[in-house]
Amino acid sequence: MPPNDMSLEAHWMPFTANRAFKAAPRLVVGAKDMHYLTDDGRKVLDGTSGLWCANAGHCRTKIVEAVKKQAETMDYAPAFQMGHPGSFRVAQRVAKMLPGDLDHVFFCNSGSEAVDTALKIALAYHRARGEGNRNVFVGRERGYHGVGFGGISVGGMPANRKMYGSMLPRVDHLPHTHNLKENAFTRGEPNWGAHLADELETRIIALHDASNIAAVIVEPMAGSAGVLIPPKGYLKRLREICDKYSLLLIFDEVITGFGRTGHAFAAETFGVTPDIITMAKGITNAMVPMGAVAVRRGIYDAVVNSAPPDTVELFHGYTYSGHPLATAAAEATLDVYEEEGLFARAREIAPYFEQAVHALREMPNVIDVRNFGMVAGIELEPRPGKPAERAFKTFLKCYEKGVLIRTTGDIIALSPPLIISKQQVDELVGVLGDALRETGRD
Ligand code: PXG
Repeated sequence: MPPNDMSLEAHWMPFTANRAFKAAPRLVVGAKDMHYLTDDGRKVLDGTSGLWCANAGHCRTKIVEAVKKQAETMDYAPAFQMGHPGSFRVAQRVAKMLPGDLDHVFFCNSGSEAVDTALKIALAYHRARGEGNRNVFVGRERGYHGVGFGGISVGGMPANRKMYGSMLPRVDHLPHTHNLKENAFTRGEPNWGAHLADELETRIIALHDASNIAAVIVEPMAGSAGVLIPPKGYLKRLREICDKYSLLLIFDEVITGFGRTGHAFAAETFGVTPDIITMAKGITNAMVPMGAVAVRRGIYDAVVNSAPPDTVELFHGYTYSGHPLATAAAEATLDVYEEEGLFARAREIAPYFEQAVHALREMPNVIDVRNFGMVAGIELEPRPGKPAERAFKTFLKCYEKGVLIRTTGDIIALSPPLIISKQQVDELVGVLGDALRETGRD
């Protein structure tokens, strides 16, 4: 509980049931490696890497030191018509980690900004090539691309859209790929569902005409909407159709980037190279906010070379694009990933994690368990007339028992830091199993 003289009222909390939270708050005051420390002195095992972001675990010394040093040396450098070495070094390092010729990187401060930036770059690219009529975006049902107007327009989470009016005017959505009848309890990529990508050609391109479509944006593996793993061949099919009709393919890797699927990016894991990749979260291990958009060389060249020399080429950017503290955190984070081989570690421990989470199928009300890399989704049968309640109760019970999980609707998502030990996997899944048993009795 917070101290008596501290009121929680003034803070309007994001994506939170404010009234319920303030009546029974959950405050954390410290973090180290795999654990949070609560204000009442309890250790809580982090089964979610914060919000899918602290991929190397918390308060890693190397990153802490790098940020401290940068704060003492130079707090801020103007981002427009000026620079500092850190942002160039991070761009170069990220470019080296990216597949294909994705080798130019634009910085921003969050995943939402990365998505809006990517959509704007797609429009600028087509315009630079004399195809400015290409301004339709294609997203996907149940997609999550942050909370900017661009992101909610291409996103497919109804609750995030319904209050906010007309949004971007020219958007269509692919169907999502979630189907329990076909794919329940699949380990890894489901066999069923690649054909759903064909709707891009048969319905969406047929309706809008390819000459009007700028880009298709999907999460290679959807996280926020409840861990939806791409069916085998699905992403490849999207790539083929985008190539056939010269549509840009954008992978939103805000969650999947930086090791979550066992490689630097899911593009590499799935062997499909998009034209643009958005990233955030794990780029700084969550130490300092940062987002980024990587583009293929041809996109950068087309936009930059279409403007007269000595003029600004892309009218877009943020005060804090490439903020020195963020770039210091990113450099140290990339060192930690590399020195500790954390992406390979994710690959190594993933089979153990898979085995452990699939044991949850025996627990009450579990209607699906799915997993990929270091991510798992456990879907519960909703309580009649009370959607999301069962999963949220399970979340509360886990927290009481010293384990942090994340829920969306009646789906539980696990995405622990990539440093998790086998023993901690057992603890995470064991406590979740106990909580599910108890919720089943309620
Ligand atoms: N794209 C994707 C794919 C995301 O997952 C964003 C964009 C937006 O990022 P920012 O930094 O603007 O929040 C996200 C964010 C959850 C959860 O528990 C997921 C996100 C954020 C908070 C919670 O599923 N993803």
